Amino acid sequence: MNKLSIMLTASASLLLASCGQGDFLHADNAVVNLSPVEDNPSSGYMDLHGGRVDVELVGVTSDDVLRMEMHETTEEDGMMSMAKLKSIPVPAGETVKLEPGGKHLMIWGVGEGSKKRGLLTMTLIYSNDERIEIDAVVRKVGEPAPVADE
Ligand SMILES: [Cu+2]
Repeated sequence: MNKLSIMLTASASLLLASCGQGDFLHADNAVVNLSPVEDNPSSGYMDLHGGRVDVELVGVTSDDVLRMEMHETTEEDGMMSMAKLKSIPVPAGETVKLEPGGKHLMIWGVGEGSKKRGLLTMTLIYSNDERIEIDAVVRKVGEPAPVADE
């Protein structure tokens, strides 16, 4: 088995493990939409599922990006703006969506390796010290993508 298929198998079993179980902290449906413009940040989305206790997502890191921030897009009097978030509350048993027009990840400098692989591995760091590694599907321009961010 080559390296790629091992990684795909690993993420597939991770996906299976996260299906149909509602009482542990996990995340799924993670995607990264690469910015069509070089040097502009890409955006990241996912569903955060709460566990048995209230926690906060306090950071997201990846070995293969320059920088990653948690943001929230807000609309006030028809004006869209974006603010950096220090944390994202994930209440017990609830699902918090990072999605276009709302909370999202802003990602600078996605590595060529992850682009080629089509997956970006990132680590979610929670206030209870839990760290969860997930693979986000990397989408390039021209592929079916959700509504453009900001
Ligand atoms: Cu942003």
